[in-house]
Amino acid sequence: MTHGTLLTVAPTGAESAKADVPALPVTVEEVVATARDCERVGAAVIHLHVRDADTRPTLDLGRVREVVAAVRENTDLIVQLSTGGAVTDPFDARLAVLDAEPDAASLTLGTVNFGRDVFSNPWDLIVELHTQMQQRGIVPEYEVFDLGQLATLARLLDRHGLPHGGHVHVDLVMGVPGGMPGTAQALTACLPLLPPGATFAATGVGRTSLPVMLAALSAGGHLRVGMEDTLTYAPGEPVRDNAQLVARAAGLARIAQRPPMSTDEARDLLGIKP
Ligand code: KMH
Ligand code: ZN
Repeated sequence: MTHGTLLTVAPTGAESAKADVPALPVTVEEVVATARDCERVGAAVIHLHVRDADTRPTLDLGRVREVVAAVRENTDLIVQLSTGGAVTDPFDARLAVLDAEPDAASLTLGTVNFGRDVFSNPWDLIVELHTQMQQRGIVPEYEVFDLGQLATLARLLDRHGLPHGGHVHVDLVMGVPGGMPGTAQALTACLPLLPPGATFAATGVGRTSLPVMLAALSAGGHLRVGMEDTLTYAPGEPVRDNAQLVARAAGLARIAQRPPMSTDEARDLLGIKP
């Protein structure tokens, strides 16, 4: 079992509107402040979606580069850009995010219903993202929304080889309406399908956040938390900020005697050069 816990914060996402969630970090300054706060309480990785000056999700490369540079200047966090974007984003713009040269990037392994929308990830896009990340020295985090996507991962690695850095890290994104449920049973069902030597994190969306976190910790997994996935801290209590979610995850990880990894330990685990 892995000793420490890799904590990733997903602070913003592409789904919530700033008008509905005033605490959501959307400006460069807000993202940097959140990043610093979350690093202080145990995060090692930041999963970034970028917003424009009107607070809407954007894949504009200039803006993406600006946010990446600002987070790097102010923290030691591993910068993982989303290539999932928003459900409306075209594939070429999602691929072009890699031009911002992040340390890591998300790579979703299949199409999934996403509430009333469809999050589209056909095989050719998966292969293109995987191959471009290999060529550019970017470490993927394989996002898995449903069990069958782990079979796709096995096929991808078999046909196209290991990712840059040689280590396979998977994030089980659970509880999305349309994907696998956020339960201990679903998490347990995924484990035998992980590639040999792979590590995994889990993310429970909405009210599945805590059950998924506890199940992941007990199964030796790592954690992703943040306002991309969870806006309610407890029934009737809105999340105050991302650091509140990271601090809770760090506390549970300590109780599990698997304390949060430092950023150096996380780089070592994921195969990212310092
Ligand atoms: N915003 C979702 C449609 C990712 O970042 O790679 C996709 C998503 C996954 O958040
Ligand atoms: Zn995301």
